[in-house]
Amino acid sequence: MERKIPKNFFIGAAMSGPQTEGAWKTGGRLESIWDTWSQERISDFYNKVGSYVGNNFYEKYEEDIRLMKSLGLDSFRTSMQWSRLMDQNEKMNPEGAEFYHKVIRCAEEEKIELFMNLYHFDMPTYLFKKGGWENREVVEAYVNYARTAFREFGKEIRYWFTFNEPIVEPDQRYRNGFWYPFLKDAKRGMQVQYHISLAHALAVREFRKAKEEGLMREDAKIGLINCFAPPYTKENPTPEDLEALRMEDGINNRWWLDLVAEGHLPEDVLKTLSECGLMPETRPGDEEVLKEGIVDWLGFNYYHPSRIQAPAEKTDENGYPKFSDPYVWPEAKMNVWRGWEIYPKGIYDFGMKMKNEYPNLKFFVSENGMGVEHEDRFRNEAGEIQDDYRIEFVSEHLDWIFKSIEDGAQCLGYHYWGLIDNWSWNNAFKNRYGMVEVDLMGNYQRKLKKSAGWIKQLIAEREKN
Ligand code: BGP
Repeated sequence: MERKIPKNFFIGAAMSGPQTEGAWKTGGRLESIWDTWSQERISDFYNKVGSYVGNNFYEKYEEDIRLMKSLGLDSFRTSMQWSRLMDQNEKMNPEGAEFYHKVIRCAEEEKIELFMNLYHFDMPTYLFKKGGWENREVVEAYVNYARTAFREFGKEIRYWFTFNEPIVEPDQRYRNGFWYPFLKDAKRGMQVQYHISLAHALAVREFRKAKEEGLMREDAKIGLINCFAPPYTKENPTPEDLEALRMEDGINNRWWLDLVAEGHLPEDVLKTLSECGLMPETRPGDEEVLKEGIVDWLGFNYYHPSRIQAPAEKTDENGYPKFSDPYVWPEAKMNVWRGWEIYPKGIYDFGMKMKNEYPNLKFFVSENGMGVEHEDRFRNEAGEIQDDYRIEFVSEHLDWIFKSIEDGAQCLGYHYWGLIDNWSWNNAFKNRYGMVEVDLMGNYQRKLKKSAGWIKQLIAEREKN
């Protein structure tokens, strides 16, 4: 194999608590927003498979972690579920804590570095009913949860993350109406985005405090993970297209990058939001809080670029300003099952953006993967799924990552998303991401796909270099 993996570049897997654990009513776990949606409107979920399923990680974590080890992976990111670690009185639930201690112990025994994220779109329902991220009391409840986690597991976990993709809930739940509670309200979406930013900064403050008090590992690091889809517009853009690009990049990318690299939100974006009535409500002292949002490193989830152009209409159906419309690039190569463009060079472009605009912040590719429907079609006679498309997808992305490193990007590693088929929100098990198959009709049995053997070989060859 010609591909040369840089020295010390880590390769691992990413998944999340709510998409894998299952056992939704076990050990005093609280109801989460996904359980509530599943119970109220199960038909919204592909094949009516709701949040309660996961991939049975709760029972199979030892098998799964050993499996990762057997493939040669060195690290694994998952998330704690707020609804499992905490009770309704905002105290720690000992049974929930014991589960995560067991997972951590197992990863340590197998020498898999565990990356622990605190929030992956999964708010406990009783807090959602209090107004969710629109309510500052909920921000405080999250900070209390983060504080509890840092203090309980501080000596056991090295790599912590406050949020996965903090842009997704404001978009999916509040602006685009795709996720429960299906709102299309740009103003409320901005408020949610702002409060999540404060929650992030306050959690970083708690992390630093716990560290100063000697409650964390000395080498502990805190980070944030987001899907920084690099934005592109038409080849010969009008000034309006470029303006659309500024706001798209401003709200989705620079908002979080400025926060975690410099401790503030982008001035030009706030100015535009004020001018058009979308400025979130702030309080005195918030600016000081945001200053504490600076992290030690960053996770970059990458699936597809964002292609946009000037909006045809200036306002949406609710009278709120529209900043952009999607642009369909005629040359786009699509993952037709997920409806996402495959554009591996985007990963390189992000690396160059980081090098040029945020040179002090190191990052890693924290998610990248390919979800495909009806993979049964690709089974060979021996029953193994021949997922060559996935091998090609990962190879191309890795090649662009390695090129970005050669050209000066500080990218430290790569995590494949959904190594073991897992539950994908309302798409449930429609698009499978795994290099390892999960048999939903056969007791969640795990079975390697062709790509699992491929990545094992890739890593083994790195060891030889
Ligand atoms: C990311 C999320 C993951 C995961 C992945 C694949 O945005 O962090 O939770 O689900 O996307 O997307 P999907 O499951 O929607 O196909």
